[in-house]
Amino acid sequence: MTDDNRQMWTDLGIDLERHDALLNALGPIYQEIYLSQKNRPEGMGFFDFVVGDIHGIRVRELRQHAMNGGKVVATYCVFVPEEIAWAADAIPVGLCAGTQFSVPLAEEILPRNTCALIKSSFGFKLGRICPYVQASHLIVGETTCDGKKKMFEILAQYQPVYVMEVPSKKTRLSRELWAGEVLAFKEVIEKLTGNEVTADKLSQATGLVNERRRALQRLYNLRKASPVPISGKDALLVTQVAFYDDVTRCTQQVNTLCDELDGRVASGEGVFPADVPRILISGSPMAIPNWKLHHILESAGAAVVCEESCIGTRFFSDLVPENGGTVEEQLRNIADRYMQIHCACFTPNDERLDDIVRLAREYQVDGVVHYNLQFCHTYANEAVKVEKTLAEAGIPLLRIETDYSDEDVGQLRTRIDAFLEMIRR
Ligand code: BJ8
Repeated sequence: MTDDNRQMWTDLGIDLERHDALLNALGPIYQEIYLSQKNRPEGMGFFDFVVGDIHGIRVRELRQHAMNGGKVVATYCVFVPEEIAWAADAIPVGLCAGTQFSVPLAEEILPRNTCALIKSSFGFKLGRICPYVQASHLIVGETTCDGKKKMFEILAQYQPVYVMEVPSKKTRLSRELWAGEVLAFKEVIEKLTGNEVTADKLSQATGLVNERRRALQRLYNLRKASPVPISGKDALLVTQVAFYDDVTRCTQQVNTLCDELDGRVASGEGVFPADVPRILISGSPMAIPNWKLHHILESAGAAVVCEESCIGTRFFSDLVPENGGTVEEQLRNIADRYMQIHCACFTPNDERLDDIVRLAREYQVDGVVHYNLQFCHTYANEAVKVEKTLAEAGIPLLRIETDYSDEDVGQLRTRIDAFLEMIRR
């Protein structure tokens, strides 16, 4: 922790006492969960470095960008089209909201029976703990779930917030509404930055974001190998970092990691023996530093090989067509691509059920763990259909509902041990 960082955090209005407590807690957790793993790929060194200075270097880059007249746009959901922000020379950052640390603060204002992701996000702002929030000029929310959309109203009392309306259905009319929202977002970003989103800039930005998507697709494809060349925890971390690191640098680092994993796959080298149970996790997103479920599963002798999640396949599976065209044509392509994110906020959302079965087969999993953040009603209700679909497909399922606290870890371990025992080959 350098004096330079402390000065920067002070300038950003960070509550240093709380912030010190957060970082002091994060170090030992990271040591226990990540650095204690055996036979990690060398390419994870970059991601360890990024987490080791999680509120330093990247925040400094954002500050430098702001000092040069640029804008920083913070987001909470994969529905916000980052291409548009990049095209206007703004930097988008996905805010992390994966720690229990900020939850009690949020509970002073928000109802306790709100999901941990919402409480964690709000607590970060309320407690002035997160330099990414403090460094952002605009927070872009969405209407994906009731808890979030009402929280954004309260958040707007503390920082500028703009909310995109994500439709609840996938009909033609809903798609028109969303296309209009994407156009309106472009106008908001142009006004914020003072920069016009031109066809060239948009096409360039689309290419950059697609490159990162391709790199993450490559990483996930490598996880199909048996033995698996990288732990689920490490793959999760890579995806989490991709939300806030520079898009070009992150793409390069993911590809470097994949080059190494190619070698491992070719020589049959894995991080776990080939016969460990392979698990697909499906459900609510896991924002950094939410590593709880992966850690329990992999400590119990399983390998997490895929996440059907917004910190997973929903983040990068579909590309935006790169066939250029006018700004309007490109925005339409962007809108169409984002409507392929099968979030449980949609009704019906049967495409997600198809995805889970397809991924379970492609990654040759022995079982699916459905991960539900407590008080997330969309995913909890959709789990009923997930259960039926997987039963019909003959794929074992374990449903987990949890939050960010450690209180239920013992109980989760017992249930996970029993599930792994049942599916072990
Ligand atoms: S596209 S999954 S990132 S909304 S867990 S806050 S839904 S109560 S996070 Fe999400 Fe976008 Fe959908 Fe993905 Fe609400 Fe549920 Fe909490 Fe959630």
